[in-house]
Amino acid sequence: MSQITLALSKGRIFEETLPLLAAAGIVPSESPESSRKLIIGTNRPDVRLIIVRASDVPTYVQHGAADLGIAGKDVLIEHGGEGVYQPVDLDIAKCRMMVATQVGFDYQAAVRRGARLRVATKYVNTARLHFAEKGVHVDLIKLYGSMELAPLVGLADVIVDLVSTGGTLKANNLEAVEDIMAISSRLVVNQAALKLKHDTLQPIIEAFRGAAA
Ligand code: PRT
Ligand code: MG
Repeated sequence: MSQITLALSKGRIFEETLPLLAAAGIVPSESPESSRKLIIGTNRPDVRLIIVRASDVPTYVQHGAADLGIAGKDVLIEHGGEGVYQPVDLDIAKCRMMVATQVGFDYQAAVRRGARLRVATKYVNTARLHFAEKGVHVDLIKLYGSMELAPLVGLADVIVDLVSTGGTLKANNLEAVEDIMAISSRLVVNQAALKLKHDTLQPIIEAFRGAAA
């Protein structure tokens, strides 16, 4: 039987993945939230979990350091998806990719008059594509977090960020002005592993597919 490594991130993805793991007969031996271990065993001797940053999941799977992983569509777009299959939309960790500005900034008017916009975001590939399709000229400013701050201190005119409840925008006097796309998390699989470890991986993929439906 092949040894299987599944890459996961802590936080919302881990929480929402537990029921899917259970459907595949996989129960982690400890919680990554309380443990400092980065490799976590499971009730199945042939399955282990590795705990990585959300944005690093596709990289581990691409290079075969993990056979499987769970990653947000936002993260997969930025990574590019090279070397990984995305067989199942798990419909978890859902949110929307949006353009937001300070309340009172007339975004539509700025777009109409062809203004050059300063856009702060962690999602530069997604943002570049979105504004190119609209024909809006932008200067992209790459940030690694807390995008909401950028318009408040004059770093950017707009941000591109994920929104779920809208609470973070509201708390910072920002508002969503454009919806870019719906985001959810996908099961990702290393392309070579899918062939070499097919007999072990296929039932796990099918269990995830069944539980997500
Ligand atoms: O935290 P870290 O830097 O390690 O990475 P990460 O922030 O990418 O990871 P994590 O665990 O926070 O998110 C993992 C995945 O969850 C993301 O890649 C998304 O696919 C998905 N997801 C779903 C979200 C959200 N909802 C979400 N609301 N990821 C981030 N947020 C953030 C958002 O960026 C904003 O700062 O939450 C804030 C807005 O939330 P509301 O509820 O106030 O609107
Ligand atoms: Mg986070």
